[in-house]
Amino acid sequence: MNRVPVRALIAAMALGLVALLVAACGSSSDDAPAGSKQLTFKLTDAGCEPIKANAPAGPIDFKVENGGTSKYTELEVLEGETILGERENITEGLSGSFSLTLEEGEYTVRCDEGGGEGEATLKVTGKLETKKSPEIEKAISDYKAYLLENSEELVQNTKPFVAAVEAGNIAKAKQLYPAPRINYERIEPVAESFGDLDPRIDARENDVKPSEFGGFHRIEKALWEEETTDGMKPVAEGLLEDVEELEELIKGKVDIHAVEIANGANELLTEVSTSKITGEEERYSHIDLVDFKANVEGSQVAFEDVAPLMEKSDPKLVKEIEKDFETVYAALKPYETEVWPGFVLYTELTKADTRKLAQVIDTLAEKLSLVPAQIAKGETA
Ligand SMILES: [Cu+2]
Repeated sequence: MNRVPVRALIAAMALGLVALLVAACGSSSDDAPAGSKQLTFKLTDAGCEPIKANAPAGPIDFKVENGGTSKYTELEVLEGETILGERENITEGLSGSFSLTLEEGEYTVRCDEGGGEGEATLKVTGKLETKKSPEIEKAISDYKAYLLENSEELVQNTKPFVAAVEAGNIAKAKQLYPAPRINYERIEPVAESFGDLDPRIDARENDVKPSEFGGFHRIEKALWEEETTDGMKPVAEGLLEDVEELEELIKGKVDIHAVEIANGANELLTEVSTSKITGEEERYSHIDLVDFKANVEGSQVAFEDVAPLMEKSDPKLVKEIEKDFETVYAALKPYETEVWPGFVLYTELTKADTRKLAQVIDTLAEKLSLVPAQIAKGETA
């Protein structure tokens, strides 16, 4: 779970949306697909400028510039309430970019998380042609299988955890907590595509109103900080219902595009740098490195599934990214333990340790951010 409840998603299509996502966060406009439309938005005290924009259907490169405001520091493109793409932390003097491939329709451009204030609209017109090939179909079906496998395991691993919580067995519940976390963190961007399902399952205390704080981290707090399961029965029941709903949604209607898979690979690395390297995600149990590895694994699978699509266009980049994933695992190695859940606690890491981990993630993320644009190029006729 990240600060923003609904983030850029792998499975916008799951909601019946027709936008192809291509996030090339942090990349320059040179990395955008050839012939993509450039749109620049400026953040000011009044909101996003311009407040009306138009673009033809197809790849669009969004540039975000901070025009000297501390009020707004991010830009999101939404269809309905679903965030298709975003760039965060654009503080004064900074700029950034991301790419999306959009179909005909009306989109909202928002620089305020709460919405309402300082919104702009983006009108996309014309017809978007996408290609389908056996290679693209294979990438999609491989990744769908991974989603399905992890959502099934998520339910299977949540059941005994929930039972231990309901039985008031704190020691056992603590022991069972990490397993479903791994499944969830591997496929989190998909859950984020289903509206408020991600905040229900994975919100942290400061993400939501106190009355809405439930899910894994509410129980984590009870187990590790409050050291009681009192009052946790309804929370545990709700959690099980929510992960079951996620499994059903994934089984039912995930219609995903290859570019969205590539986008999800990037999203998972953003998760690592924003909430694992900071120790924010598992602030009571401190099993952040467990989630860290799960995010990286999910990102790697997503990348490997789409990699064959760029084997011809950029085999060198594929090799480099594969090597960088290995470098990340090697950097995690010193913190592995023999005992479950397999990693030292976040609280045992020094500043130098987290800095080193952040570095290898950044190196990988920089190259991985070049992938979606390439996949989009191959998928857009
Ligand atoms: Cu999370």
